[in-house]
Amino acid sequence: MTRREVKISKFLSLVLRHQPETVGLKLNDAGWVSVADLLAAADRQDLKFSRAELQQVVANNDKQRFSFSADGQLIRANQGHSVAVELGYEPAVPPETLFHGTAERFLASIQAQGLIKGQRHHVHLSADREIARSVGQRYGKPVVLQVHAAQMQHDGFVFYLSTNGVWLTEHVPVPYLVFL
Ligand code: HQG
Repeated sequence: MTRREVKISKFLSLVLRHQPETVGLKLNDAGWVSVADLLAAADRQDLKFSRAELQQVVANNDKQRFSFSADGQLIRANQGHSVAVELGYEPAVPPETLFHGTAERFLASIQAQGLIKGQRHHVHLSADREIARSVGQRYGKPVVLQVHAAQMQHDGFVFYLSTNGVWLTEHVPVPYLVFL
């Protein structure tokens, strides 16, 4: 991603996941907003970009964070929201093992409470150990935890797979975690 693409992506994350109201936008129940309204809102923030440039930012996004509706008139974030949205993902069958990347300083608390979702709607898990590591690295010395996902599902926990390949679940209790 170019620096400009990163800047626009951060703007999109802010408004499509966390604070649409700060730029005068309102997401619908499923998290969608009109592309025309988004372009106008960005313009008001002095971050002018065209529909074509927005398409490029979405296509080149390193984590495929955003999607357009089928007719291209709406846009939303695929996951990671802190505002209330109902993304409509169907429950999915996870692989045997999933990974969660965190920082060393959170370990004592995770050992006591399991993985909790905090500000977001779900705990975020990855099928790829390296991706989990890079997620953990954002907060300090990274640690990768293993999650017995298939066992959790067997025990009644529900998993969702976002459009961009992130596994989502409400809570991972301690017995399902392996502290490697
Ligand atoms: C930690 C990025 C203390 C958790 C990534 C994490 C991801 C606890 C932090 C997406 C805890 C929350 C989400 C407990 C969990 N006690 N700390 N009991 N349980 N934690 O950012 O998973 O770039 O909300 O380990 O790729 O780091 O934004 O979640 O360190 O998919 O698109 O609390 O964000 O994508 O941090 O990352 P976050 P996350 P984007």
